[in-house]
Amino acid sequence: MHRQLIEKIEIKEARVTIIGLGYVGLPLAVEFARAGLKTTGIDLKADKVELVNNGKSFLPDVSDGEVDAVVKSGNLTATTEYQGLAAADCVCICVPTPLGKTKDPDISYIVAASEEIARHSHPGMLVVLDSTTYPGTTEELILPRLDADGRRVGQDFFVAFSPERVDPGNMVWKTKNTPKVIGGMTPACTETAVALYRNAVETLVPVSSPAAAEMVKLLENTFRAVNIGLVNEIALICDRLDLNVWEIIEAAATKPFGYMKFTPGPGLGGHCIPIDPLYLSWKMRGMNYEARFIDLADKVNAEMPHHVARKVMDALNDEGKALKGARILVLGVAYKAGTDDVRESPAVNIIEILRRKGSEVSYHDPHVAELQLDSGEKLSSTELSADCLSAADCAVLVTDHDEFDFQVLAQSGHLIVDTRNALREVAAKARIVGL
Ligand code: SAJ
Repeated sequence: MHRQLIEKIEIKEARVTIIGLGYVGLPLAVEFARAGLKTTGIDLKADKVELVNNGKSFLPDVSDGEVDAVVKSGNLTATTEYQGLAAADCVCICVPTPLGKTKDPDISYIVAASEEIARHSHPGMLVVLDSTTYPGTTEELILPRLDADGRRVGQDFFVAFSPERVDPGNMVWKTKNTPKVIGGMTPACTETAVALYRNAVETLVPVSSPAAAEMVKLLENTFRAVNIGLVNEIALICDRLDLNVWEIIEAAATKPFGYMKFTPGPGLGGHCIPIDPLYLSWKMRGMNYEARFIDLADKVNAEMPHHVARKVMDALNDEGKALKGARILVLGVAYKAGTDDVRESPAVNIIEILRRKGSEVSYHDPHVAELQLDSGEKLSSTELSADCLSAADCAVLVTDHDEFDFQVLAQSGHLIVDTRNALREVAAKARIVGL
């Protein structure tokens, strides 16, 4: 049966459905459609569906032109309905895998997608999970919903895991040219999934099982979270030793081998790095093993917003000012430069800590017009002017967007806590305080 499906893929007659048109699903759907495969994108959000069907993108990483071209060619359509799954030969699940309130994995989106697939599945179907999750998810959650009525995986249907490696805003490494790991339940599953993804990705990396592929992704993101946690701790150490952590890191980065540069910051944001490793530590707790590096890095990274608030308090104190009643302007609230995404952004924690101390906090972010705090209150981005900078008792540079004119900031403000070392080269009138 898998040879038939591979054949159908190779002659471009296989129909592909992508569940979840987010920063992973939309670029993948566009690549499949561009390769000539009839592709359907399913998303719960009708506004996203409408934009795609009108040839528009809602992501900075995918242009309107790219969407319009494949929609006009008839190779990409979007819908909120699951019925079309019955006609799909290949299904890729690209849904969110957030954390719940208690920092436990929330796999409800994967379960919901799997149940819809099961409702419409037919012999010969390939199902691939792309969403980042703990090792075992594909086998424990997806497989049982598909091998009902005696169907055999690897013969009657095919299942694999293939982790997404999208780096939002990265203009060099995109879906097409970033190698993609694929682990099937059986060799036939892997072979079939490779035949599918070959249409969207230049380099494919088969591994022995879905769990292996799930673990590869968690290693990649745990590697980042732990190393960011390490340099954040180095920043806390340098602060106590009265050393400039940025000087230390720049000098260490001159080592041409055996070292990889990470930089400290205001905290760890985004929908991946702060979250994915906790999927692994959660899984291991269930097996009575404590994934110590993950939990320690999480604690250190979560400490950074408090460290930033302390730097603001100390800087104001040096001028005989209290946090209480201080007017504070936060510059940049997205979780990293160049994005409008505020998920897990440390800026929210910093704003809430300063407000709890009685400060009047406003923010400016060219990418984020409105920011909802954990309390539900919404703040709007204020306009950035020399007056509003000079009116602030302290400015806090949290996200170093390229749109900021750092020279103007350093000339107009009089006290700036710079959490990104973005003002290192400008002639400053303002007093600049580092991490
Ligand atoms: N950060 C630091 N110091 C660093 C690097 C990052 O404080 O040295 C912070 C950032 O400010 C941000 C957070 O960590 O708040 C995450 O940054 P990130 O650069 O890892 O960016 P993400 O989460 O958008 O994308 C990452 C991908 N990034 C890179 O590989 C550079 C990649 O790890 C994954 O493909 C992606 O998450 C994912 O979806 O898993």
